[in-house]
Amino acid sequence: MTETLFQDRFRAVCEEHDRLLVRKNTSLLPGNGIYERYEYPVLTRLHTPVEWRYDLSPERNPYFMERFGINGTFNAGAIRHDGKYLLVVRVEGNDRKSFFAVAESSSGVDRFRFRDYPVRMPETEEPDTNVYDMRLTAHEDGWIYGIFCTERKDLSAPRDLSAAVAAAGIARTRDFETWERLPDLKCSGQQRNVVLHPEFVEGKYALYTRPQDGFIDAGSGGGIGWALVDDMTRAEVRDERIINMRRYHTIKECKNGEGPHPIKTPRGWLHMAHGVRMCAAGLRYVLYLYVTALDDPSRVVAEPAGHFMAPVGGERTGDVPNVLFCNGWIADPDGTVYIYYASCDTRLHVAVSSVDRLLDYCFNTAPDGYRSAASVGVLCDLIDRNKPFIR
Ligand code: M1P
Repeated sequence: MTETLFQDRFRAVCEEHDRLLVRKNTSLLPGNGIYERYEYPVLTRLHTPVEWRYDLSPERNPYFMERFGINGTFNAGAIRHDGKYLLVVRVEGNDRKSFFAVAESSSGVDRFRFRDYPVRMPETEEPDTNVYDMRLTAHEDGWIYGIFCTERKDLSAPRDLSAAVAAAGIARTRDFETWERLPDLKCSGQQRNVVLHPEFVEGKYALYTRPQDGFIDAGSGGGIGWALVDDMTRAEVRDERIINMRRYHTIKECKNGEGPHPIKTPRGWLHMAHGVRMCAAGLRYVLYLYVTALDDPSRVVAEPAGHFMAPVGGERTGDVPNVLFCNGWIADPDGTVYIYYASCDTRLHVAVSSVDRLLDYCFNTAPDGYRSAASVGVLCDLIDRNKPFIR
């Protein structure tokens, strides 16, 4: 009896998994012209290998039940590597612990498959409680760096069981199999969303930072920061200045953070970031773009008003509702851009655009006027200009 149960469930779970791994994904048209979303998420918890979730022995697991539940697959770093679209995914277990796992695809929009084992990330002398949200940078020094959040209990508040400290963990690799863990980023406060710029600036490593007072609150941390660092093997923030500020009544009133490292384009460095505002339903996370000067990646030259992408439909629901987050995108040599964004700390999606389209969006969408009347002015100008073309 249990043998049949085991066999039936084993077969059904494998069939479900196989279906997901070969499922074709198609773009959803007409979209908004800026990017195309795709029909299915590229990675869900059910994409993780069956042998990660189940004990496959009928003796040890007669009911064929999950022995290691996976809660979500989201917030992935992304890079083109050995001809594949490679993601370093934040995988979260039912036990709330996140870890990294590599998944690859030849198309970039479907058929992502996890490698056999998750990443065995070495620890520092101060073990991480939780690690997540890796940003990948193939730096001109020849290494591929992964910078991620390492979270530990705040020992200065032993009675507050939620008190935690966020810091930037740093590791580097060449093959995504072996990782060299470097010391965490040294700085005065807490940090999350730290991203390494791909080129040296003034002969130094350049970091996008996100200083924050507490584990959740950015507090007095004014936005996305910029810091030059001498040596990634002993990285330390000495001088930090805010280059992309939070502001009242914008999509980034509460906090913001750099997404993946910016893409170099003929018109400047193209950045993706997330902006967070507070509302009755809690924190609302959306994505926005901005451009900085080619000769000074810390100088903003364009920033359209509002969000570039916000949760829609089923993207609105999940473990942490009303969240889009992106820490990985890939620009192909032909200019196609694959944006890997996660919804609600639950699953990972793709949207596809191009460098030309994203620049057009950035330079031809009005900046925020910070008042309703200014927005109405922008809209009326558009309607006026459209008058001769209205059908
Ligand atoms: O839950 C939403 C996001 O919250 C944090 O992001 P940030 O510090 O930018 O607000 C992170 O925990 C992130 O992983 C998560 O998606």
